[in-house]
Amino acid sequence: MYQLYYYPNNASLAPHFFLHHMRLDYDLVLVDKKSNWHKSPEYLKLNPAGRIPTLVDNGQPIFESAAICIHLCEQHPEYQLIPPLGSPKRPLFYQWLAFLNNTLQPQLMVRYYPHRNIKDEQSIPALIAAQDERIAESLSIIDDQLADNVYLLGSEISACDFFLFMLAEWSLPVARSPLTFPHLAGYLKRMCEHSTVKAVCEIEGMDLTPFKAEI
Ligand SMILES: N[C@@H](CCC(=O)N[C@@H](CS)C(=O)NCC(=O)O)C(=O)O
Repeated sequence: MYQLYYYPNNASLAPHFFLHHMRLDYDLVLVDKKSNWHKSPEYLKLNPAGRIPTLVDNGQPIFESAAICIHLCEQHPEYQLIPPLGSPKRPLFYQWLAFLNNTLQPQLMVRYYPHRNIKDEQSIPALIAAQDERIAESLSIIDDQLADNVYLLGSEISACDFFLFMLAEWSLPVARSPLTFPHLAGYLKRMCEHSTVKAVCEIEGMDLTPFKAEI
């Protein structure tokens, strides 16, 4: 039995996809961001970083979305969201998950929380513009990978694809939207039709229509 501490369309979205896709028994616990509950002593006991998500697995809290992803994939390998140990795809799984979580995600975080990274208010628009360029560079690398691959790792879907979908959704408002990259746009349109993406986005009240527009 799992509990996922979440907020709609936050970094909890990817873990939510995995829990749903793997048909696991889980409760969703909405973190009341408006009252800053993620900074409360009660929540900080679960996640000292005061961030969303946290997964509780049989009473044990785990934070960091990538760690939660690897843990769930390893606990439930029968759902094949991670290539088996020994497969040449296994290191590629780590590579893409790390790229998404350690490169693209922090670029988006700086973009959306610029005041945490610069004190000078007047410099904020320049910081956002610079981040938009960094994000476009990352999306371009992903677009190249998708030129000859149906999914990030090849012909089979993996947890990396659900992770990418979450970050692509966050990237929609940046100067160069993911939908302006041809391979990525087609891929996102396909991902929107995936039953897990559809179901979880409906639960979280997310609108998928931007991904469905004609390319
Ligand atoms: N590296 C963390 C980042 C989590 C994160 O920053 N989550 C955001 C929501 S998307 C959050 O909790 N923001 C509130 C805050 O930073 O105070 C992860 O991937 O789990």
